[in-house]
Amino acid sequence: MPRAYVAFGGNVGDARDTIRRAIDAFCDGAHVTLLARSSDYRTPPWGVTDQAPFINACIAVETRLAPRDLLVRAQEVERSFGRDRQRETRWGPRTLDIDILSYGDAVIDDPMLTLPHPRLFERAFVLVPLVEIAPDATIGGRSLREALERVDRTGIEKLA
Ligand code: A4P
Ligand code: MG
Repeated sequence: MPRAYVAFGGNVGDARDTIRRAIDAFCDGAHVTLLARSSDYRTPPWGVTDQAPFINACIAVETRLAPRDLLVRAQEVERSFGRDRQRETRWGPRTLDIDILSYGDAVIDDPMLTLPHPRLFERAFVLVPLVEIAPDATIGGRSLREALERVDRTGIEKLA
């Protein structure tokens, strides 16, 4: 079964509780099976820096869903936790954001679903939790550990 890496983030409300429940909802054990989950991290806001810190975490899953169906499932979970895209700005505050980072070796160049995720290698808030659960993995031929060495991890804090 294909393996996917998925990132969770949020900075509105109790984001740790939201992410915990969202991972449970996303990984139903039938279509999507949880293989590994990172710790939660408190991370400085990226992109738009004038907003509250985020909580971020990553998971590895095995899934029977096709890539687009996995994205649809992620967006359903975002909506069920109160995400309202109509009222958001790009990179601004949100209750829950779920990004599909990679899906097997799939390469998809479509604005609705781009794989691997185009900004994955720039983002310490993704790479730090991802390397925790997949230290030796590569995505699109690139080593995650090496990518992590090139980004600024300042202010990222692992939570107990
Ligand atoms: N989309 C395309 N490819 C994918 C993919 N691989 N996974 C499309 C998920 N979605 C994908 O998504 C916009 C569209 O991207 C979707 O309709 C989907 O079809 P969005 O979540 O509304 O994205 P956005 O916020 O407008 O932009 P972007 O670049 O996806 O930003 P993020 O990653 O969602 O940024 N700082 C910290 N520290 N931690 C964070 O988690 N998050 C953001 C939000 C900004 N700063 C942050 C964090
Ligand atoms: Mg997103």
